[in-house]
Amino acid sequence: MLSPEQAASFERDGCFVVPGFANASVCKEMLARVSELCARAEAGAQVADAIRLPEPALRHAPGSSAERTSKLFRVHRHEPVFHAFCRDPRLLALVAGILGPDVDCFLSQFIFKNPGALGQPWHQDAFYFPFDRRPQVGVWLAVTEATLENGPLWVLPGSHTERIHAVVPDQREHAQMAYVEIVDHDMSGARPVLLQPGDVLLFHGHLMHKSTDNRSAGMRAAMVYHYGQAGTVDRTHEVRGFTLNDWLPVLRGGAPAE
Ligand SMILES: O=C(O)CCC(=O)C(=O)O
Repeated sequence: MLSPEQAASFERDGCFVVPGFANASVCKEMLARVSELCARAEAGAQVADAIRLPEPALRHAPGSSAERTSKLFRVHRHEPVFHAFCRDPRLLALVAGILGPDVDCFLSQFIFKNPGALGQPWHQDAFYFPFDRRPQVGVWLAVTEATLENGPLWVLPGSHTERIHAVVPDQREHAQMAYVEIVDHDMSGARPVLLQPGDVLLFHGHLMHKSTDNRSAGMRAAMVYHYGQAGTVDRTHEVRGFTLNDWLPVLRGGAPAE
């Protein structure tokens, strides 16, 4: 369940932050594990059904595989630390306060933003979700600090009440292929979401948000999950020809799903 303040913030702004949600040890373990998986994936090994996306600007950078990676998708089913987090009863109580008692986690991505990596332009996550019902809820866990310099998320409070807006492709050199941008809306009320490691942001799938480039010397990292109601019809494969979604039951009747 949500506290009255969280419920009011979600209703008014389309998001809220829970400070200090995860322990530093969990963030550390996630980063270590994902770095290992990236190295294996880059070397051509199959890592369950995880999918690694290189960072276009850093594809040939020296250093570890993690330093050349943009995202690692689909880790919530098979990878213990990521699986446990997406089923954390404290997290699911919050998600159920928005979606009700029957919930699936359908998408997970670890997002590296290494020095020099670009941010993601203004978008609504629901643009990427051709589903038969709304809303979906995003959970953005700060694995490292998110500061103005290292490319935090920016949100436009209240924009979750907007329809899904038209988008244009992100034309910047080194932009990720799937990046698109909303250009028909006034973003002047935007605010940065500056977080400490372990803080989480919960946000509505229609909320307009972006992230900025990493202009610092250090890595910014986040773990992102998306949740939807059980029984949602997902047409992603039909519409886009591929999908990264993997619908994992996490709550049934308000209790942990088997
Ligand atoms: O973490 C980021 O840089 C962007 C994340 C984002 O916009 C998203 O997950 O929808």
